[in-house]
This record gives sequence, structure tokens and C-alpha cells, in this order.
Amino acid sequence: PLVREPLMGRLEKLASVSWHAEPTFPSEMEAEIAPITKPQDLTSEVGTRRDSLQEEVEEAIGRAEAIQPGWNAMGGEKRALLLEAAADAFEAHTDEFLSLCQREAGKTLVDAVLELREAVDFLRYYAAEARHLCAEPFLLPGPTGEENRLSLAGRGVFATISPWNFPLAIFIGPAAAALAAGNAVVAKPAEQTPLIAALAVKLCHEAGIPEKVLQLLPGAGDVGEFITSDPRLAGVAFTGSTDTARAINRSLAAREGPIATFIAETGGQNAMIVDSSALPEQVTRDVVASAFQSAGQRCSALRMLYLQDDIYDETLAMIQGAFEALEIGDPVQLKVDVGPVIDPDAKAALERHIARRKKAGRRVWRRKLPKGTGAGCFVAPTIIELDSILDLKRENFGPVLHVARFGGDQLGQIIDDINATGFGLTLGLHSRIEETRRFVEARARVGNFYVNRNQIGAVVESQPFGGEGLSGTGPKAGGPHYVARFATERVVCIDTTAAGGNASLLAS
Ligand code: UN1
Repeated sequence: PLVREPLMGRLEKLASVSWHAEPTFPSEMEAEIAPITKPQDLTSEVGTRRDSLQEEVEEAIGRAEAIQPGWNAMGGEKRALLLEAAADAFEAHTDEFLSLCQREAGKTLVDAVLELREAVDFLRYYAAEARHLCAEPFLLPGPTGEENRLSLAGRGVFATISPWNFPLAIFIGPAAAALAAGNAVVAKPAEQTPLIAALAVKLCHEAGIPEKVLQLLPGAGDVGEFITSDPRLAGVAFTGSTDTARAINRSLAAREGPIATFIAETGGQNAMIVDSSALPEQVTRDVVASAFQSAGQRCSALRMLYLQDDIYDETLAMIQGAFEALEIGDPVQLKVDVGPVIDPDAKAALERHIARRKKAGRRVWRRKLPKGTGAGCFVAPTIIELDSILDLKRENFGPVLHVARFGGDQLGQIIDDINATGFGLTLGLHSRIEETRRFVEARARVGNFYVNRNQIGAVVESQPFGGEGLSGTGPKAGGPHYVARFATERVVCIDTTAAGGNASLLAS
């Protein structure tokens, strides 16, 4: 209630000015934020995207290649200052970003605020990493009379290919890391969310990052292919589906030119295990947040909940109570917890999945969609009962939670089943038994393990994020090894004895 009025006022003010994205490349892409006169008008156009042409991709990579040595030579300290200036500019444009996150990506206000926070955190953290890793060489121990120095340098031109579910944070995060390490970047945002990316790039340029060092290449999969088939690329940082990661990997492998670095953050089949020692209220809150916040459109989101059989009925009833209380609808309205999914294809895929389970005779609980949401891409939050995580063949990216029961002696089997999916992103455990925690921690092959809390919203620097196996290559975003992966290492050895090593050899 405190923020409601001023915020709506700001949104309307924003809506009345037409905003021109002015990306330097390609120049025609623009957006007009249409007036929010009818909050229930869920299908209005937010803007238009013009896809990059193949020759534009080639020119952009050429420009990036030409400028990269200068950007690298500038050094880590100066690059850090520019990334920090970009972070300041992002914060100064909070209103525009929040509005775009809501209108272009369908985010709730809470999610939009978290998104901007994470983007700014990435910029500042990777700036700090540029200072730490790339400003001065590391002096290594060595034999007397020798100086050995290790320094990190940009690999060359990096491409970043980013997802629509974090259209700002995961658009700018990998790009910022690549820039911090001394690379030039060509950035392809998700085809669904190019306007947020265009504003981000524009602000980076205004903050002083040269236009040729960070170039925007909007488009769909074909533009991605133009980029990843270019032999001049030194690497690709990709976040998205496992299938697309495989396609990019094939495309990189088929090229001539340098062996590319490939960093992929992909999908998950994330479980949570709740045993009978858990606190039911806390479990309820954390399950609902993990499965339904962001309409379940996080790769970290909970898909498969295992409840121990002696608490199954009671805990499921509590979760269903909280599930019934979720507000669904236009994310511009502050009371709304669950907004739409990203597009009609996403909605159709989720509906097919739910229909198949119903047909197979599974118990399914669904919320009713409120009136007026028919025209938008809404999927009614759903809970489906299954026997095992192995009943799920693919990631279901939306507000759909699966639930199964397990007996006290089946814990090891459940972890083996979770590992057998091949994904390894997040895992939740609610248990007050220390031994159980240690057992699960030792046996589960996942990147991020959350105990007695929800399993989304990893915080930059405190909770580096990323998975293994089908979930990605690592290193973890927002962690201490991330920026280094975008860099190449160079070692310089200098003989520092007065006469030089060879001369003294001859003299002896
Ligand atoms: C994703 O959904 O692609 O932990 C990543 C989280 C976020 C990252 C999710 N920081 O939920």
C-alpha cells in the first residue's frame, strides 16, 4: 500500500512519453511504451524488433575484433570504472527498466525490482573482479634470478546469447564478465525481450563503454547461427535451453579458427525433498515461492516436490491452501503474485503437458484463471501428482509443480533418481536432521543445494549460481571463477640476473 500510488503515478508518466531505444546497431529498432490506460488490456504492443542481417553480424564482429586489443590494453582498473558507471546509469533509470520488465517480459513488480538489483550487482561484482584479476599481473614464485608473472587478458570477441526470463540481469551479467576480462562483446538478447537489452546497451554506451566494444545484435535463432558460425569468435556465453546449447556447441566445433570457449547455463529438473522433521509453515512458504514465483519461469524453479509419506496429506493440504490464495493476473497490478508466461508457444507446451498427465489418470489440481485474462498468455497454476521425477521427460518451464510421496527408507533412491535425470541445477531439502543434510549433500550432483529455505533467487557473490551435466558447463555466475573463464592466461618469465642467465653460464 505504501508504494502503490507513487508507483502507479510514475508508470503513467513513463507511459505518456514515447521512448526511443536508440541502439547504435541496428539503428531502426525502437520502442514506444504505449499508455497504460487499460491495465486489463493484456495484448497491446510494446515495441518492434528489427532482426540483424547476416552482413550486419559480420560487420559487427569485424568492428569488435578491430577494437578489442585497445579495450584489453586499457587495463582492468579502467574497465572496472566503466562497468561501475554503467551500474550507476542502470540505477538512475530504474523506472524505465521496471516498466519494461513488466510490459515486455510480463514480470511482477517484485520480480522486476529483483531483476534490476541483480543486473546492478553483476556489473559491480565483475568490475571488482576486473580490478582483482586484470589490473596487475600476479607474481609467481620462481628460482632465484627469475621473475615470473601471470596476467589475464581478453580472449578476443565474445558473443553472449541470453534468455527472456532474466532479460536484463542475464543479458548484462555475462556481457559484463566478458568486458571485465578484456573482450569485445556482441550481444544477442532473446527474441522476446530486445527492448530491455537495447536500453541496457544504450546506457552502457552513455556511461563510456565504447560502442564497438559492446554491440547489440537483436534477432531470433537464425541471427544466433550467423553469430556462432563466425570463425573470428573466441567464445560464447549462452543461457537457455539444453537443446540450443548443444546446437551452439556443434556450430562452434564446425568452424575454422580458434577453439572457442563455451560457457553454458541451461535447464533444470529441480527437486525439493521434505521429510517429517520439517516445519510445515516454512515448507509451505518456500514451496510456493520456489514453484510459482516468476510464474515458475526460472531455471532454478522447483518442479518436483518429494514429501515423506507420514506428512504427505497434511503438507499437501497446506500447500494447496497457499496455492489457492495466489493472485493471478496483470503483473502491472501490485497485488498480483503470478503473471503470464512469456508467449503463446510456452503456454501451449505447458497446456499439452498438463493435458497428457490428466489423460494418464494423474491427480491434477488447477487454479481457475480470473476473468479478463483470456486474451493474455496465462497458464493457471497447477499441481500434478506423480510417482517419481523419472516420470518427467523434459523441463516444464512455467507454474506447474509435481509432487510425489516417499518412504523414510527411500532417500538414497530418490537422490539416485534425481541424479539420473542428468540435470544438476538446484535441489532443496527441508529437514531438521543434520545427518540427512550431510547424506543428501554428499550424494546429490547439483550446483546449488538449498537447505530449509526456498531454492530460487541466488544472490550475486554470496550464492554463485550454475549447474552441471545437462544444466551447464559452469563456472558459476556471480562467483569467483566466472570472469577468469572469459580470459586467457599469459606467463612472462624474465631473467633478472645482472649479466643474464646465458652470460653467467658461459662465465662459469
Ligand atoms: C535462470 O532462471 O535462468 O537463482 C537463472 C535464481 C536466479 C537465477 C536463475 N538468480 O533464481
